Amino acid sequence: MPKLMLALDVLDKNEALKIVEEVKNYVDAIKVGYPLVLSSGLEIIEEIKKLCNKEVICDFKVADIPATNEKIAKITLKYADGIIVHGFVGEDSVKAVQDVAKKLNKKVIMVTEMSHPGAVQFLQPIADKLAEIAKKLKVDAIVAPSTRPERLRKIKEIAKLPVITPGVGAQGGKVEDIINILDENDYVIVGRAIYQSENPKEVAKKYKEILNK
Ligand code: OMP
Repeated sequence: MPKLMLALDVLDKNEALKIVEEVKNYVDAIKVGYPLVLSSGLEIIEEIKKLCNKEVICDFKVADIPATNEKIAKITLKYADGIIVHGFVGEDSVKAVQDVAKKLNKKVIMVTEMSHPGAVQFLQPIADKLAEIAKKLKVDAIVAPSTRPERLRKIKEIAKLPVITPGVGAQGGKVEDIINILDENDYVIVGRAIYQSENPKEVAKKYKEILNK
């Protein structure tokens, strides 16, 4: 039974906290990224945690040289429980983040193939290799697409690691098409389908129920 991760990509702090309050009983983790952190600061993570005491992952898709990655990880992981990094920049860049995360007992999640159509251009051709690198580096989890279930399956088979998978809802992915690929260590990421709906609480509840079936 995979878990549900809310992608909280709203630009307004109060709106973000209101949504957290509404859906907190149905989501297992929350992912924040540039939209919310650039508008509200990393401190928003503390506020979210005060409201719901869930794991908060920071999605900065870090993709720089090791020295810069290290600095980004140090500041981000003061607040977040985990950080999303890109693997295509090379193992040394990922390792720099892992070194910081290990000291703080936090998680590093590495992107393999992304969920949007443009990912087939550059990422898909190297995604299997990225999955191998993720396995070799023993990152805590990988990101792989719900929009391409057959690719999600292949990448998960290669990496043999927990997966967090975006693309369900607004990007056209369907839980029914991926549920059999996933297990209890995996997360399905849902953003707009929940926070842009008329009733985020009801929609989050519905997703949680489908995942629990
Ligand atoms: P919705 O499309 O609104 O459900 O949001 C999906 C969330 O997952 C957003 O926060 C995206 O930035 C993120 N995401 C993808 O959509 N595709 C990816 O390949 C990777 C991510 C991610 O790393 O979380």
